[in-house]
Amino acid sequence: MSEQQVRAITVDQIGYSTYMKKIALLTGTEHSFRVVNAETGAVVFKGESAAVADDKASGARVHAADFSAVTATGQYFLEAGDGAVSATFVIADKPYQELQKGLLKAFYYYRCGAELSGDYAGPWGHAACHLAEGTVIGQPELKLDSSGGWHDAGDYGKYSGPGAKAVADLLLAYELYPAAFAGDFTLPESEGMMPDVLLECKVELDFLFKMQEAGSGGVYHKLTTLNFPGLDVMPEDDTSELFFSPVSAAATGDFAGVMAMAARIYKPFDESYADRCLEAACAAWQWLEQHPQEPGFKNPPQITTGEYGDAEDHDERFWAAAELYRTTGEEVYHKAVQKLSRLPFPKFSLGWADMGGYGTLAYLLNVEAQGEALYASLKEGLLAEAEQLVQVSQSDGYLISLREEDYIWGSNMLVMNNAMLLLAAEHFSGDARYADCALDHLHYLLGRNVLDISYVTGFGDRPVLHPHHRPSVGDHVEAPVPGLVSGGPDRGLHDEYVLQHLQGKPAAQCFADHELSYSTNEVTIYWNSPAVLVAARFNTQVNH
Ligand code: G3I
Ligand code: 9MR
Ligand code: ZN
Ligand code: CA
Repeated sequence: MSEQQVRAITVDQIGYSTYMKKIALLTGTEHSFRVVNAETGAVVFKGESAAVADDKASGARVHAADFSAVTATGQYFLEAGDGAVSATFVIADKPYQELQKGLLKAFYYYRCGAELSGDYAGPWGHAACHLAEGTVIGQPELKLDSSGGWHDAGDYGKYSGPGAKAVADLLLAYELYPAAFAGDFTLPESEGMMPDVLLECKVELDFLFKMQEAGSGGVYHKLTTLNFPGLDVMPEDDTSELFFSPVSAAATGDFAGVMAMAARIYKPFDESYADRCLEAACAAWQWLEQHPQEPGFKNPPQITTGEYGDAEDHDERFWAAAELYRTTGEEVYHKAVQKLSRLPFPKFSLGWADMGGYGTLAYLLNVEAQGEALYASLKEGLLAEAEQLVQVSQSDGYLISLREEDYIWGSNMLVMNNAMLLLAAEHFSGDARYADCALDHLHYLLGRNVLDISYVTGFGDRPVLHPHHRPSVGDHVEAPVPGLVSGGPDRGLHDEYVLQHLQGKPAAQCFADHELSYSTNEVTIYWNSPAVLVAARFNTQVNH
């Protein structure tokens, strides 16, 4: 199926927590609905749906069926008076546990350099890949170890900034919700001491060390072949020469931020690793100090892989300073945070190009900073931002915070980033409304959207089946690699496939579950990572 039809009743295809609100969203003309126990066929609840919105972004007239009264655990589906049925879903105490594991396991499947095999990989194994040394652009004699880490996405590039964002989300998830990661020892490296999430992040951190230029402390922006390989090329068959693109300030700031974070989080488990992370972070910071004004990264002329251009690097510097301050307590970093905070970059964004939000969170999570004027203003700003997200969600047909113009390339990252921001607001205010709104964002990702599709491969009754993901295309296994978050609707119609098939569609319907649609149906590490944090929150008991 390449184009989705609109199914008249949409639900979170994974399910709902026993005692949380349970809403299905309907688009048919029929308002009466029944909840049916999928195992017994018994009707357990009858109700009438109520209008939510005539929704511009999705192009649908949406009404809501509230069946919160159903609290018995089990498998269910909804049926409308006109015979329309929903996907089957569960009601359970912790419905998102397998989902969280699957979203994290995706990073194992993204691993580069090691063979994926045996029980760990199931049918989706492949041989070790990208083991050759890479050439530093502009220094043809300089060949460096380039192995390891995670592939970025459906392609096999390894990009420092996006890698740092992904690790930051996972480490933040662990810092905020450690209980959700307990008892989870399923990786080849698991030894019962360090949680899997930290072992998995170590894979990428170990690679990021290799991206730091010896001597200068600056960080190469990316490591890729000159061009993207064909869509069915398996990683081990992608043997074109690899190149380190030049150092950039954005990559160096991201590196300093994530390494300072890692220094703090790995310390209780492995002190010498933590020291190494901190040393690398400090060297990167020195580079930033010596390069106060840098042009944004541009692809060298011979390179056509993802650019990840970013003209504004104060946000990455702000994040670096805030993490270094939180980890070391040193005043010089505090001064840097204060100074950078006065510049007009976004302070609450969590995108690969806009990392200011991570700086804000690092500062707000730092007990040393409480009492500072900056602390108060960042906290107030964060809560105002969250309030705004709640308001937009309340007037949205599918109860999320994306406006029509927000359905951009990788819109599902925005859905999950906004949910993360809402959860941060919950953390700092104790206000449960923010968590409820964040959960509505997870429901959208898992099928409660106008296309009735679960944007996570392998999860849900009607999941994405054909992601733009080279291993999934090339491996001769019918099912795609599981646990991958697809980019989602992009109203800009940025590839040939959607240009041909989706002209005139409303923003939230600009999505094609087709392997050729890289602008709507690719997968990336940094679209998975915020989803891990959100799922972890809803696997955790939080007392307000
Ligand atoms: O931010 C602007 C917004 O202000 C504007 O209204 C909107 C209108 O289209 O565009 C927004 O910018 C978009 C930007 O992503 C936002 O992050 C651009 O249009 C859009 O083209 C750009 O897409 C990026 C894409 O590469 C193309 O450069 C994606 O974010 C980024 O995730 C994606 O990354 C690729 C790598 O290059 C290669 N590896 C795969 C990966 C995923 O597709
Ligand atoms: O496969 C590439 C994907 O990973 C990138 O995100 C995307 C945008 O940079 O580009 C894809 O490669 C396409 C290329 O840009 C144009 N020709 C078709 C390629 C897909 O096979
Ligand atoms: Zn590889
Ligand atoms: Ca930036």
